[in-house]
Amino acid sequence: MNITECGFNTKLIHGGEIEDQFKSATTPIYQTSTFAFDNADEGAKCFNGESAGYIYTRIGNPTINALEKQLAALENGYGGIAVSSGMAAVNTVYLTLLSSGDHIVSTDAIYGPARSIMENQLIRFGIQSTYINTTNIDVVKNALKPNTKLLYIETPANPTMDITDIAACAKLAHENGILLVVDNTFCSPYLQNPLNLGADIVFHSMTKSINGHADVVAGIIIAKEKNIYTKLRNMMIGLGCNMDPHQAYLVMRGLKTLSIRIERAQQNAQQVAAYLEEHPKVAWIKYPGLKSHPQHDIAEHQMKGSGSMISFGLKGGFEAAKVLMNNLHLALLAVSLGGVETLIQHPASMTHAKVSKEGKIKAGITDDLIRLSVGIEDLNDIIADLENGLRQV
Ligand code: LCS
Repeated sequence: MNITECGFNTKLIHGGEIEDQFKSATTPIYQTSTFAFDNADEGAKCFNGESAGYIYTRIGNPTINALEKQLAALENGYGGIAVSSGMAAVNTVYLTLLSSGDHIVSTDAIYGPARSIMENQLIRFGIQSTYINTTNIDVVKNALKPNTKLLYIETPANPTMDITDIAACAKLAHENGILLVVDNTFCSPYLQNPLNLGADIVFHSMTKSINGHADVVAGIIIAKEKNIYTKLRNMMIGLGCNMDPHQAYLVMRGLKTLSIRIERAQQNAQQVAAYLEEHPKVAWIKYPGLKSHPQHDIAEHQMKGSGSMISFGLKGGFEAAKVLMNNLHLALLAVSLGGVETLIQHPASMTHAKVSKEGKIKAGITDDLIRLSVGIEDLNDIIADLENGLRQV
């Protein structure tokens, strides 16, 4: 059976399998740093590309490659590059595609460290950046400069839940000779496939829903074309931000249940969002599955479901948010997202603390914004926990 022609769920279960003499039902963990050559000539051929044999785990490893092939198939790309974290994916993309004197245009509300490394560190190497509201394609168009090389979007955006039209950005980028990269972490390949909408590169923090069990930090980059894939892989090898084989095994283990975890979490999230929207102490809420979301129509068009992330604010502002967060007993007060457990956090003082005050205001990361990652617990228990917390406010 050709796995590449199978459906999404079959790819989740069988897409990571590799040939194994013992016919193991799960992908073996090749926990080795190096691989022996048959002879000196074979070693030289591995290095000059005449032989496809494995050399050294930073360059490639069968367990890691199994996961890379699986993700490339799920995102419909040419190839995947597994890395040690989502931030390793972000930095590999930046360093591969941007040189001194280049410019990047990006969604303003992206994961905080992905923005602060650009504004505080890569600026030292002469890379310029403009952070804007990418929900408005005219704003994106106006931000492009002759030296813009990369359009970087995150949709839904962390933590504002703003939704950017991927196909419109791909069209604009390509008309201007620019590459489009999409951080697809909030959706996973189950809910959104940016390469199918015209993006050139998609990446994920697999720490989130792809692994899904809050026990691994990991990232993956998938390129649509071979030449970009090769450049990204060479940069990853040079940077040394490769994944570890055991880490790859754990991600493949979590990945098998991606569809059913997401289905369950987003069913809960839709009900939690409806509950919060009606609550008298809630000032505002943003969830793609609510008609009140400003980009609800784009979400319906480009996402297969609304996901498990909700942002909201209370009428009592940050002080009220603190009371709520301190009075939840089921939801963990913790950063990260997309796992089986419900998590709550305060972006302005936590995940996005290093983004400048001005940057946060412009991006809509207000002091009252609370971010909820809805898990797969019983809905009644999640709502009872929120009800109890909100009563203390
Ligand atoms: N991209 C997005 C959209 C993220 O949410 C994160 C992490 C990253 C990239 C970086 O991935 P990592 O290196 O952590 O695997 N987001 C986090 C968050 O919102 N809370 O804690 C981590």
